[in-house]
Amino acid sequence: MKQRCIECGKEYNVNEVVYTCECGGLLEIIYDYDSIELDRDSFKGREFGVWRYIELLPVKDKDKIVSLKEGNTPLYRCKNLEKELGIKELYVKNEGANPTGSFKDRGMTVGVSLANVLGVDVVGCASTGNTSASLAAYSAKANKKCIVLLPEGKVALGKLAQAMFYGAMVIEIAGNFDKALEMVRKLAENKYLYLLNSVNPFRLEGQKTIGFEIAEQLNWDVPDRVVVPVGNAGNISAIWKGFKEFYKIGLIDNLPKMTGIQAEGAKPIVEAFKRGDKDIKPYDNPETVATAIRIGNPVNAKKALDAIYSSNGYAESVSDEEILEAQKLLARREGIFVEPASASSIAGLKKLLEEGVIDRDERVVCITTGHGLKDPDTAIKACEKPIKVKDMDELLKIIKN
Ligand code: AN7
Repeated sequence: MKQRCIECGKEYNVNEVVYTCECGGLLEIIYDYDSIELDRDSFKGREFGVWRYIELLPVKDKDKIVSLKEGNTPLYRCKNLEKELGIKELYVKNEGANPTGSFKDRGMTVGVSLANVLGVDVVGCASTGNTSASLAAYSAKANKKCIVLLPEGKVALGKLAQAMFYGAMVIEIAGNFDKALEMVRKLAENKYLYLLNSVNPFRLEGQKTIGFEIAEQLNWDVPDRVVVPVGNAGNISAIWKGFKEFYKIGLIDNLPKMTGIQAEGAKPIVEAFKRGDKDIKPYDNPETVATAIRIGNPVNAKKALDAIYSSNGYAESVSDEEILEAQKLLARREGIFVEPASASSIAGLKKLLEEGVIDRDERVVCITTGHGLKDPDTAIKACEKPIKVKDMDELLKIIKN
């Protein structure tokens, strides 16, 4: 097991705290795949969740593992939406069902466990909200100090409540997420804290288990396409890595087309894809109602674009209006309440079906990344006001109408 630079190939031991290569490239975790003996039966009888796949995770010492029983999220067949959108087979993998309500828990169980292995006492991150909520919870369980940097006024209420309530030191930055990340990276460089944003390749090791679970939940018959909301671009890269590893080991026979969806006001990866570029042009002032993906300079852009290009996937953007409409659609047709950023996968699917990029007889999995209760303000604004009633007479008048 090693950390390896995706640009120059330089390798680092897993106990070296480096985050990125000396050449500036992103690191990824590689295993000695030839020595991993796993077949489909190996998983029988194992507990469900992230650590079910321990052979393909970077922490082996069970005493160091910090878990809140993350992962093992439901994969819903969505027949009502199949009809509504006109597609043969649609599933939603609902990551809002994780302990703190987002997919970040998968990354944090691994990241904070690794912090234990390294003997680190202070952890930190910049966040649009979910990363901070998750890190705050896992560091509480691990008895570590937690510092989170948030873009002032732009974090959904539920996420802010979580970070504060789990006992993190919550710092609001005058500026957006990209600025907060720049600042916390400086703190990490100067060893004030162990950084647990997704520039840390160990985070992605946890998140790749989304891919593992989809493969298992579909009885090893991988879908044609996986549609993922994209912000800092870690998750789409991680899920792709998961599928590639299962493929390499021989557990699955196909790979899905990775399809990334960004918000109209924060779409540097979509623009790079449409130019056919491997590099992005960052946004200085990203803006979207989906505050989770209000990110202008995604750290993992290189990995994400590689996932999209090499899987023959696609990247598309959706407007705030399309996001909010999809959020309602998913709640009202399937009973699944997700936050706006999550609904971008559904909005993207709808758009790409209309554009003819996605075929109507594909088997598609949309990832919904965070719970609807994370952002109650946006949800309430998107609905009609409750009906107010003074007495029984008034109530009956309304019901009979
Ligand atoms: C619900 O919490 O970046 O492309 O700081 O919360 O892996 O960044 C959140 C990201 C999608 C994008 N959906 O995932 C943070 C943060 C939800 C999210 C994303 C986020 P990446």
